[in-house]
Amino acid sequence: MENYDVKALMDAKIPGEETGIEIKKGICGFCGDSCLVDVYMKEGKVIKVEGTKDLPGSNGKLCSKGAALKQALYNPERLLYPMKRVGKRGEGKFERITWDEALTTIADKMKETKEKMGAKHTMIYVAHPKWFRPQATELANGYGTPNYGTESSTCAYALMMAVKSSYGANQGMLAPDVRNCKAHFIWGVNPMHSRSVSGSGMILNNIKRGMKLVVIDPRCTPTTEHADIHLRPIPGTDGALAHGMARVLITENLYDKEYVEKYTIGFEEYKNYVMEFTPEKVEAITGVPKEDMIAAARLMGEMKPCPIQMSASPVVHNINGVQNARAVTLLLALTGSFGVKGGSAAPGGPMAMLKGRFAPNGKIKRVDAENDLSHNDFPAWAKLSSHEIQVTKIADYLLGKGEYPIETLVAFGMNHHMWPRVDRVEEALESIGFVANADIYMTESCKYADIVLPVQSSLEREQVEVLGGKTLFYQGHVVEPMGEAKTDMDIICALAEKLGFVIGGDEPIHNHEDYLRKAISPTGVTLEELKANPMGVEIKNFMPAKTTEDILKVQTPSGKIEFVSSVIASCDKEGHEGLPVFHDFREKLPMDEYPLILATGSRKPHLFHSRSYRQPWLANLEKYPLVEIHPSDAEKLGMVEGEEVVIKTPMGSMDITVRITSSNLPGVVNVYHALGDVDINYIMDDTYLDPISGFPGYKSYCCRLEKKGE
Ligand SMILES: Nc1nc2c(c(=O)[nH]1)N[C@H]1C(S)=C(S)[C@@H](COP(=O)(O)OP(=O)(O)OC[C@H]3O[C@@H](n4cnc5c(=O)[nH]c(N)nc54)[C@H](O)[C@@H]3O)O[C@H]1N2
Ligand SMILES: Nc1nc2c(c(=O)[nH]1)N[C@H]1C(S)=C(S)[C@@H](COP(=O)(O)OP(=O)(O)OC[C@H]3O[C@@H](n4cnc5c(=O)[nH]c(N)nc54)[C@H](O)[C@@H]3O)O[C@H]1N2
Ligand code: SF4
Ligand SMILES: [Mo]
Repeated sequence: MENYDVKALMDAKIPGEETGIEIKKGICGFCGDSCLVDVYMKEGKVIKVEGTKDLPGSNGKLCSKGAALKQALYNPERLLYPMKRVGKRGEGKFERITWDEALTTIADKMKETKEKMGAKHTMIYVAHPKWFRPQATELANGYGTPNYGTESSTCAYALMMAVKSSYGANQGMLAPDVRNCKAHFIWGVNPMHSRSVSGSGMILNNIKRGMKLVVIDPRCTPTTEHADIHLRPIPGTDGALAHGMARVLITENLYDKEYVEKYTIGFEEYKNYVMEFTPEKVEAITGVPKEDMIAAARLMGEMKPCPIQMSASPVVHNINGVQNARAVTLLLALTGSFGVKGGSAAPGGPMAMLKGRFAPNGKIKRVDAENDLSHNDFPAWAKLSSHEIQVTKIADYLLGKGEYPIETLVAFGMNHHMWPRVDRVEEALESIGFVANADIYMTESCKYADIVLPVQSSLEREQVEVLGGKTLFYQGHVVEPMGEAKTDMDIICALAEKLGFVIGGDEPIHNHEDYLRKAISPTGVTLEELKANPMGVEIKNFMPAKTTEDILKVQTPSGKIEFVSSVIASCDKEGHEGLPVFHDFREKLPMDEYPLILATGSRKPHLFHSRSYRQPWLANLEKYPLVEIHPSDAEKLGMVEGEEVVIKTPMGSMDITVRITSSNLPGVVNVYHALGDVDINYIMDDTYLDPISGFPGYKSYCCRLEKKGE
């Protein structure tokens, strides 16, 4: 390079001495996944982010949100200092204060609430950020309130309830053994968008080795493009579809009789029930041609064991969600696919364990749990998901319409737009005694807080991760924390201290560093070793692998896989049947007046709930809220691409722009959520909930579209 041009090198962001650009390894973490990235730095500032190929488990990939990470980090809406509210709630007027004043104010308010009313009148809430949830539970426990809730009141836990009810209390999401199966069923997941970096490669690699793929999704997506069979049920009808498949498997003797006899109970009752779901009936309910349903069932029977991959959201975002998810997951029991190689929840190799890290099956129990606010509203939740309250009725609980009122709310990353009837949640946030919220940004929810606390984002905070199952990796402060931002862990520890206790139990955690040391303690690697080895250190100690025999010692009340769930049946409220009964949501809705099915929130690669609208590179990809409709519906309604129309639900109406797409099913429209004051959640019904899980019917509500001025 004789005549190289430094400006050209700079423009191309080439690292080296001439340019002063260096690459640091980091964890993107913008969406809660932990993709590894090359962070291009100049003079202490991030100038570019790329996927890395150099660390174990990395593949050089990056999604659009990761590529825009710089705009998330240096965003004008970043919270830099603790602040107290000086205007009205919601107005957004704040004044800088010190950390000590902020934390003392919150702790004093918590103490006062406890003294005057009792600890349960304080709610502690954690949103989508999950990494510090065990310690947030300890904060609630140390203080004494059972009212500790999270965003998982609409995400994942309903699926886990379905799984636990049949497969036992120690089971979670039933990970599919994609590497070892002959055929894989992806049921209502679009990993090409929702796990675009971590999830997509795995599927494509296994298709290359000859694995068959069946995808069950109303829409056409980049995932369904790879399917050998694509079933397109009307949203919310998964239970009927699964029962139809079960009937085929049973009548054609394609199920695993030996497995069913040995490991399950309730088969006869289940069999009698699913016999009602003839192919014709299933086609009428789901819209799936019966030949296709039968073909999928036969493939499952012939290629068993088969894993089924399910999602934290779509199937359970329905008012019959738990029962539908049970219907689907019971196909695993029927085909002998649970707990075996090539099925779901298969035995694996030795596992690296990090202590005190978030695991959805968390073991920390809440104090006084039977007195939480949701106990009587959702008894099955209380039995199957006992480590937090079901908080979907947050508006009611904050408005004092629960069994007792909430006076004080201490939140981490609260986004009140994630709930149905955002207007009611806003009314509630205006009405209660005290609100604190810790976030990276001055969000719409922060504007309702009395005290806001700035937190560090992923590249600013020290982290440890297991890479590729064998290597431990430490990320230091890739960039110095912005302003006075602290980690959530440091905030929790400081609050606990002001309240007079320490979290962590036998291994106390006083600060973020204690948390890191505790996390890595089972691995046999020290923090010092990690800091000295920026490319990671091999883990020394692993948890022993589980065998099929271990997994099939099922932790249900009967000790067997339950086709008829004794726990759900024991909850004895409307909709709590022991069998996975199919109830059609359409019977509960005014479909005559609102004939289109409204599905909300199907993931888009560049959007992440309320997080991605403030990065110009992402926001410019989709500037308005869109309603996606099939060409035949557009034609019937006389609507054209880009036209602004009105969407009406029984809860209200809003303006929205039409996008016409043949990837939709006719009669079903899709709208993304969390878009500021034009959020579809303003007009979603907060009483339209699954009685078992409390999850809202986000993917199968009703609406109609009208031309403006009609
Ligand atoms: N880019 C991006 N990634 C994300 C997120 C994000 O906001 N943006 N969010 C994260 C979170 S919190 C979650 S929970 C996951 C969810 O991610 P996914 O599990 O992939 O969920 P969705 O994209 O909502 O829905 C997956 C597919 O299910 C289909 N579907 C909708 N309703 C039904 C139904 O009733 N039955 C069936 N069988 N299919 C249905 C939709 O058409 C969609 O293509 O994604 C995570 N990843
Ligand atoms: N209509 C409709 N509504 C839905 C859904 C749907 O499909 N349709 N999906 C539901 C689902 S599955 C989910 S998971 C929820 C989304 O759950 P939400 O909790 O609403 O998710 P986000 O908006 O991504 O994140 C909330 C806030 O957390 C902040 N944050 C990010 N990282 C951290 C951190 O480390 N610490 C702190 N303190 N804050 C942080 C972000 O800045 C943001 O303000 O939405 C639900 N709502
Ligand atoms: S999926 Fe995208 S946003 Fe999420 S951690 Fe990976 S690169 Fe970042
Ligand atoms: Mo979610």
